Parts: sequence; structure tokens; C-alpha cells
Amino acid sequence: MSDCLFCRIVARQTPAQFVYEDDRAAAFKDVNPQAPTHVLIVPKKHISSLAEASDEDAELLGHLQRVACRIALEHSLTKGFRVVTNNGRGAGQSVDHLHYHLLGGRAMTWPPG
Ligand code: DGP
Repeated sequence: MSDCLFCRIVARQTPAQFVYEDDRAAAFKDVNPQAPTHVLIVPKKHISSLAEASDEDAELLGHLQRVACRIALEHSLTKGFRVVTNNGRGAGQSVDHLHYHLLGGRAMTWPPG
């Protein structure tokens, strides 16, 4: 989608610091990091949010989480890491292209704010 920020990043029309890419997924550093490691993992396919994913996307959703684990290992997040997606404005979603936040490198608290 040409009016989607993350589609434009995936298409390399908007710059970002990529840390991973394959045929189905891409990952790049969050522009406003909330932890020493803060990476966004996105599907290349435009899905506006987790709630908009279909049963057909189930394998893709699993793949995104496997990618998150792989990046966590590569960043040596041995003390722990968090993978989270915000679904909807009320949960803090500001970009309408499904993305998982991978956060690590500092202690995490629970519940998140
Ligand atoms: P969320 O609020 O859950 O929809 O997360 C959106 C994230 O996207 C937020 O943490 C900031 C990040 N972000 C917004 N614009 C850009 C951008 O242009 N480049 C990058 N790399 N990240 C962005």
C-alpha cells in the first residue's frame, strides 16, 4: 500500500535501519527506541493489525515470532526480551501495518503501561 509507512519502508522508499529480511518478513530498528534493543518485525504483506489477520495468515504470524527470536539471539538478549504488538488506538497502535516490537537490553516491568 503506497500510503502505508511500513510498506514504504519494506519497499525501500523510506529509509530504515534493517536488521533482517526474507521473502515474507522484514525487521528494522524503531525510530523511537524504548529499550537498548528495539526492533520492529513486520510482514511484507500489508495486514493492518493482528485483528485483521486471517486464518490464512497463521503460518506467517508464527514466522514473524520465529524471526523475533532469531533477532533476540543475534542481539544476545540472554537475560530476556519482550515481543508485543499493539492492536488498535486504545492499545497504542499508531502505524496501521501489523508489527511486533522486540524489546530487550534492560529490565522490563509488568504490567506494561
Ligand atoms: P505502534 O505505536 O505500536 O504502532 O508502533 C509504531 C512504532 O513505529 C513506534 O514505536 C515508532 C515507530 N516508527 C514510527 N515511524 C517510524 C519510521 O519512520 N521509521 C521507523 N524505523 N520506525 C518508526
